[in-house]
Amino acid sequence: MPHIDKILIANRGEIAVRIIRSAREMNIKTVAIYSEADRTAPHVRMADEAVFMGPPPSSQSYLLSDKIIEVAKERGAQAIHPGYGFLSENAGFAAKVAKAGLIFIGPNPDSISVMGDKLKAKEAVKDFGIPLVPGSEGAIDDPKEAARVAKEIGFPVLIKAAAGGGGKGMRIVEREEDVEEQMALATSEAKSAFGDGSVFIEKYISSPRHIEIQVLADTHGNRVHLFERECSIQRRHQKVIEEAPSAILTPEVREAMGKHALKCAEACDYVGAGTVEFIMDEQLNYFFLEMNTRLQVEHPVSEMISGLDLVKEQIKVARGEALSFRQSDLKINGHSLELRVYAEDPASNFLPSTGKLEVYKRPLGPGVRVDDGFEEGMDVPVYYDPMIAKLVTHGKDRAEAIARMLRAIQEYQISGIETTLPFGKFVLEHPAFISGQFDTHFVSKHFKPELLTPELDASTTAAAALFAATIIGETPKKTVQQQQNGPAFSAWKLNRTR
Ligand code: MV4
Repeated sequence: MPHIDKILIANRGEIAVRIIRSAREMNIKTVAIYSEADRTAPHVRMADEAVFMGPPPSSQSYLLSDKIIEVAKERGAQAIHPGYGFLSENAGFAAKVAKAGLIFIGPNPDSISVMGDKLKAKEAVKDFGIPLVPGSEGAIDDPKEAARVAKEIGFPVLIKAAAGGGGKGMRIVEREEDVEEQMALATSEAKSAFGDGSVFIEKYISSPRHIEIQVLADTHGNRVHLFERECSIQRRHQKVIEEAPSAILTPEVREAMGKHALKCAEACDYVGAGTVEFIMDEQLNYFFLEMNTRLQVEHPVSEMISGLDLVKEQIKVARGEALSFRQSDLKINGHSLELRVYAEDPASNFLPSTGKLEVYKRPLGPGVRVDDGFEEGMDVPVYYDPMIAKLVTHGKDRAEAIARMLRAIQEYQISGIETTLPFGKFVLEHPAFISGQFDTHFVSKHFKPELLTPELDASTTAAAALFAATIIGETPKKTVQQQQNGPAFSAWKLNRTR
């Protein structure tokens, strides 16, 4: 079995920190890499070694595949963990790592390239009995053929890019006479975004939920799933809140989806931690969408309900160990939620909010976990993903996980930048979210910036009270805010909507 006592982490931020923590618990040393913008980042300080890569743009630092492999060899690391994003789903990089005699902590290059193309992915899984959305077999380039297929499956249909991601190159078509025009638009959008203009057609599921299954496979043919994550609360294809388990799955549907997800892993000889994405309609019919061949941002909610450490499992699989448990050993324990905290202003159309974290104090206490890569006083760099933290809660049931999340949002103190914490509070308090009756349209259907009542800054409240008292000639009494939150002129804003 291959020996691993040092890992290079080809990533930054919260996920680099997350990987360092598991490696350390396994007595494995870590090598961090960093760009000019990340000199003072926690992942650099927390790793056993850190190597400077270059200027802030990823193309000159975190994406320098040859240099990363060179550094791993120089420093005596036997394996590279790619995290998510950057080089994590680059089949060429995974192949290069192996060719250099190193271990890529992730699946084989072939699994990555098959699942990276939505048409190849559908083709790979179709003989395994996995439900697919009715649609065209393979790519379509003739508009006449497209119109014929669309009529056959029935409108509305969705034209999708084979190389697609993040909703790019996706067009909904309601009527036959629009097929030609929409297809031309989807093709050109796909070509400019991915360099591949191939498109295909599917029946449009109009009110879907996004439900994904976490899978784990070793190199000995053992495969388990860690149940589902519900990821329907998203904004413009960016996930906002994830949870496990889903509020609406029955044990029967859960078991069937889990089995289908394992078939998907089998279909592409999957090794390691991966995620099979499904969309689900209102009748709980579900359809395979794609497989993500990496550790995902939202993996913590699966860890919280399963008791497993997915990064440790990835490393154990990479060094050739067999899984130490079977499907029947796994059960769902309680409920977990994740809120992604972005440096964006939800009151101003989620405009990026960069600057210095003047105050940054994490929530603590029962059932709260914060995965982040920042500290008080640090700048939020403009070069990378705007996610500053993942706020994760766990409770005995969904209600307790929600209550803990609301409590944690209130405890979180961030000033200097705007964040999506107040938006998270809006979602968690919304009747549609609380009832579990929502779909991927939740945000566009229910959210307006006006619904975020102005953040009540304690100092603003105090000033207003003083002003009012001056007019009516009284000494101001303590405001409710002051009574609940201590000194009026506190440095932080309260993440509070009224
Ligand atoms: C769909 C769909 C409805 N019908 N496919 C969006 C990104 C890509 N991964 C697949 N997506 C969708 N595919 C059919 N046949 C609706 C979406 C979709 C969506 C899916 C998951 C989470 C959020 C979404 C937001 C808009 C559209």
